[in-house]
Amino acid sequence: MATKHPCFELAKGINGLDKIVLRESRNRSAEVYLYGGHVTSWKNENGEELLYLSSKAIFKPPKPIRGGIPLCFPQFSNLGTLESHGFARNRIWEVDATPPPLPTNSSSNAFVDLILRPTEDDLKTWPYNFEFRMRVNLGSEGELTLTSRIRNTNADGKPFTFTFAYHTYFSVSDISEVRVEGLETLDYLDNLKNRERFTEQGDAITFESEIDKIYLSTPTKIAILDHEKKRTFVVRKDGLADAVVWNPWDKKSKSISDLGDEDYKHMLCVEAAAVERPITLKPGEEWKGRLELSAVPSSYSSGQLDPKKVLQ
Ligand code: TA6
Repeated sequence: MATKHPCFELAKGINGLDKIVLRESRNRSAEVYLYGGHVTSWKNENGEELLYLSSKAIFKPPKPIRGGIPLCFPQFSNLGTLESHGFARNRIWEVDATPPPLPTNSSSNAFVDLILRPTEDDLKTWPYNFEFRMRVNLGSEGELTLTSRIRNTNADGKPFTFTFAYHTYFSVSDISEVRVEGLETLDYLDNLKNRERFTEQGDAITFESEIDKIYLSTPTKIAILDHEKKRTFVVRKDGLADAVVWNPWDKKSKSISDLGDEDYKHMLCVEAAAVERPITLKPGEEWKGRLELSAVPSSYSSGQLDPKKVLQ
């Protein structure tokens, strides 16, 4: 039985885990699990799911949910001593009843504020006090915005340093027909080659094998063109200099138990991230990282969408 709040519904999801349902005009919706502060669904006015969520995803702590938008904090990947991608994605978050004001240009009333604080156990592995607030907003045009605010609340004067990513899994029709625009000619660290640094070639990125790259100091807008679906995802990001592009392809997929063997054909991760330059906060300081996703109907061939126009 869902509990209605002015801006969201609180309902029971898979395995009885609490989830937030956001609804906007024209049948648009989004869902966020308190487990991991994890967005698992984003649907457009036709009820079409825009995010990839594995049919084998496990909704049971401590296993992170495979798909949607996992949050990587306070550590991206294995860049540190903590578990891969940190612990925020496998902790239970709370609804934040009294969030500090958040200036926003969204007119939508479909949003929820969540908060995560470290558990006693977390303080044993990462001895820093923090408040991680995240607002998830479903906009009046169907855009999905995640605004994170991380504050150092240490009383002992200790600063802390972290890396971060919104590990977004986009649903695509056929990965071999997808192009990513906005990362051309940039330097990247190749996770498949010991994070060696390379420079990307001058054209849009297309996919024909496993990819796991951290693009450095990217533009604030990136476009993902799905020709078959005549759809372009536009990723806008603030406070997040880098972008990770990941697709495990066939072999790696077989080694990932909660990912269907063929699913790599219908997913692409493009992750707004802060990796190359970790963020350091002194007590009382706060960092803000904002991700805005929109899906625009497009048809490359009809010239309706010129990626260069989108990225301007
Ligand atoms: O963001 C890319 C990446 O770091 C890849 O190296 C791959 O490990 C992927 O994340 C998934 O990580 P996970 O821990 O969720 O299996």
